[in-house]
Amino acid sequence: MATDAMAADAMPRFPDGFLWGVSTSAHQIEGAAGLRAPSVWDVFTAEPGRVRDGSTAAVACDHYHRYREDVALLAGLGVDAYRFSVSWPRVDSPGGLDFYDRLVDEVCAAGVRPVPTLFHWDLPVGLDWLERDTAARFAEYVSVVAERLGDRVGKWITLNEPAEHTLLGHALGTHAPGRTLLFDALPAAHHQLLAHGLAVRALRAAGATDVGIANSHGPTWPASDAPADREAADFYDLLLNRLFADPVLTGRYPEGLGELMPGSAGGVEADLEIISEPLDWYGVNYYAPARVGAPQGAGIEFGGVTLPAGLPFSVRAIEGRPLTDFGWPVVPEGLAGVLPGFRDRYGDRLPPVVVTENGCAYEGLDDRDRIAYHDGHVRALHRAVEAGVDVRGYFVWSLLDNFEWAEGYGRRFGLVHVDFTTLERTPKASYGWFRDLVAGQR
Ligand code: IFM
Repeated sequence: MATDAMAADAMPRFPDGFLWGVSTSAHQIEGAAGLRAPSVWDVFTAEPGRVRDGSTAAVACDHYHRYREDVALLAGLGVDAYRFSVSWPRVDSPGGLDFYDRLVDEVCAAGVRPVPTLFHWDLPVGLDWLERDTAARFAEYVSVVAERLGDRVGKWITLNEPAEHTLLGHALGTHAPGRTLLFDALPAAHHQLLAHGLAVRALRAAGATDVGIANSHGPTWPASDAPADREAADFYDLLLNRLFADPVLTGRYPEGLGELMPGSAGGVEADLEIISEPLDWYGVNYYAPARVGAPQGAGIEFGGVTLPAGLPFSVRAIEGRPLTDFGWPVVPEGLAGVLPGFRDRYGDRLPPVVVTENGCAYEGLDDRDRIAYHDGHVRALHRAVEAGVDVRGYFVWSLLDNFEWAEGYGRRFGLVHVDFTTLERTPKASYGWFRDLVAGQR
């Protein structure tokens, strides 16, 4: 799919101060599982049949021991910022926070800004998002991390993609902790949102002035103009694009959903006040749009997930687009489309946007398809900037090939290839392309 014409067109310039970065997450790269308390993902991956290739993240990229080599790769890329996540179970373990101390020092010494995410799905065993108390425990952990790293970290992310963690982990059961609660999973959504709000307060108390969240978003396309398809698509859109954004940005749940949430003694309204603590920026993870229609029964494959019966929508294939190895359609204009929609919906309540993840799974070192994917998305992002959306950064998912959750090691999102037998790192063609793009923007 990569073309010479694409390579020949100069990348337009982004505004001064635009942040170019790459992302990873702790469970997907760190390994060294024996040096931390277990997370729900360790329990889940130990159960036969949960992960496509039967693997676990016990070693992953062994980033815990090889972080210096990985930071050198970051330095070689010339990026402004590195988004990684802090593992709550590691912080709960003796010496665990020392690792992040060393990592942050190394990242800063490389001239790169560290951007930690405080929760990227690896909940300590014994905690449960169905329990309200987990939100308070999260805020305590955040305070500990902020106190230790806050002298060198400016930019913080509270949660990564609570929508996926709720949907896949609690409603459909294809991710840890493997629950199949369908709509009874909503309390897990509310408690993560509450945890986000409490974390913002904890970070502010520690002096942080640059705080955001990373939510996943993408356009929802109705399968047809038929009212049943439109209605189903609207509902899906509500779950993906509004359930987690509306409360954070407006202090209200979309109509009809607030009543389903578990409140405290003060009611859901009191929680919403916490959840809508003002943010300095809003993170958008974008991969692909979804084409959605009326329910069609069970057995529909969607992004590696088989959707059960009983959902009020079905996800359909998007025809006529190239597909990544994950089967996700490549639709760069989806990114340019979703951002102005956001600005229209939230107006002044929308802080500056940062694209906190964008990426694709492809095999091979000469990964021209990945280059074409990112090239197309960065150009689409520039169109959104030109259309007046205040976008301040773009982070590639991911620096390294890594443990792709229920897919195991079979989906390679990295700019750097990792041989999971020898753990050798080899920069791919896309690494050179991104390095040149960043250099060209200076
Ligand atoms: O690998 C994941 C990441 O952990 C969260 N966002 C989507 C990526 C690709 O599936």
